[in-house]
Amino acid sequence: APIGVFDSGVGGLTVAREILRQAPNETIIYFGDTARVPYGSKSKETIITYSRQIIKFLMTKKVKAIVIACNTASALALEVVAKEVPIPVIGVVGPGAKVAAETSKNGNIGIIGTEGTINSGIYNQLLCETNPDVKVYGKACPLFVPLVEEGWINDPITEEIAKRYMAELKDSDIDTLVLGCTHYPLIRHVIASVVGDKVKLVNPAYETARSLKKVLESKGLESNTPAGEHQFFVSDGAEKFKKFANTILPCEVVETKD
Ligand code: DGN
Repeated sequence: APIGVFDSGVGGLTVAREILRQAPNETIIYFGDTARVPYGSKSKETIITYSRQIIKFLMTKKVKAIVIACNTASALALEVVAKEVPIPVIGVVGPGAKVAAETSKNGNIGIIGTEGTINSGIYNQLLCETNPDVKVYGKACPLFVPLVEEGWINDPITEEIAKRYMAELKDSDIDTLVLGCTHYPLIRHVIASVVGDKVKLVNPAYETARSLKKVLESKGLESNTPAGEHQFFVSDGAEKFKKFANTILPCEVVETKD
């Protein structure tokens, strides 16, 4: 059976890419909610409703596990929707938070993400559960998503904006920074050059794929045969999605209207 992966749009492909790398026998059914992106500025109720609808769609594809590849949806909806289906549902926030808590030496951890993710306080909550002594510094960086989608990945403007955002974390003496939004791993080199090499970057996409592998193994759900054909669905704009998606990984895209 395949793994269902969903996101508000293209960003979750950074998570899909890590799953393909680390669990090459697994088949992915991806759903990108391109008709309703962005999730970052929407309310908790709305994100729960959207997540429920997408999970319902993925269940019709007989998936054996679901990965919420969106930080905003993981932050706002995971806890509620995970209880509603009989298969494992994992988000990107828990795995990233755990590794951040383990990585930091001085206990000062920075989190960057959408407004929804940062305002939810979920990273603070999870990090403090792991280690009550950590200090968490959150900063919403809403301009990064459109910059990445515009393809301005190696662009002085993106660097300039990163400098402005990171200036607010300057006095916090962080030694670890979580890239708490699906798009940020794609500009990780820009963020790294701005914060300097004393700050370790945590990529939740990578940690989530590791954690998915562990969950599958522990439940005896891992595939021992070569992966089948990965399928990609979007709620709107298949061509635009495909163009961007193919810069991350090659895929054919189906548009669904349901
Ligand atoms: N996928 C979203 C996230 O990781 O928070 C970013 C895109 C968005 O919906 N704004």
